[in-house]
Amino acid sequence: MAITCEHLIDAHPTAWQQATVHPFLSGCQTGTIRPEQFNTWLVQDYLFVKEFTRMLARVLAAAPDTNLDSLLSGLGALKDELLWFQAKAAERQLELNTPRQATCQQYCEFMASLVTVPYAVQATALWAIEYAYNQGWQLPGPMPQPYSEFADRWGNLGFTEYVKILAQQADVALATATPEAQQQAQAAFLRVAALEADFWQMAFNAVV
Ligand code: HMH
Repeated sequence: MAITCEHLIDAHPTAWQQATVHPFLSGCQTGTIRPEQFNTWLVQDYLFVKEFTRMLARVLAAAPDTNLDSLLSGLGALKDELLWFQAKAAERQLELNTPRQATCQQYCEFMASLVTVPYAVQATALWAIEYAYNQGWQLPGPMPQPYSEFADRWGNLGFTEYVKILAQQADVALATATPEAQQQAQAAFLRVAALEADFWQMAFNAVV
């Protein structure tokens, strides 16, 4: 029996919980997050999303015909998202031309490394990356200003539907993947979960 996205979540509850539940997110919801913590996240996530855009383009390049339409809409949303990050950074007078912190760098290197793995592994990683933010920003419930706009971006129902489509696409690819590729997909899922937890912690640790 091939693994599925649902199986990965069920098999690794602790890893997934650490990826999606963090004092950074609860701090946004209670309003106790400090500006330097939030701004560090904002700048580093912009740097992440630029590289994620390149990853999604490579996943699209490897995708079967049936998946092109939804992946193109994902890329279209990222076009808007990159401009939105630039606007949010300008409002806060943040310098986006900033080096990646170590965790962001590791995450970007992981995404770049996916170019050589089977499509089923790429599709699983893509789903996990998007589902982590969908769950992370949605689970705390409505957030106060100025964070509601951020929570809505990844927590909204349209994005939830997109993530479900990504899970279906990964499941279809996994169904015919070799046992080795399924193993790689599981490893990629766990790597995404660990990097997500580290990314929240990186922002939470910000001192400047
Ligand atoms: C760290 N993971 C991280 N940032 C994001 N913007 C997403 C996932 C969703 O694209």
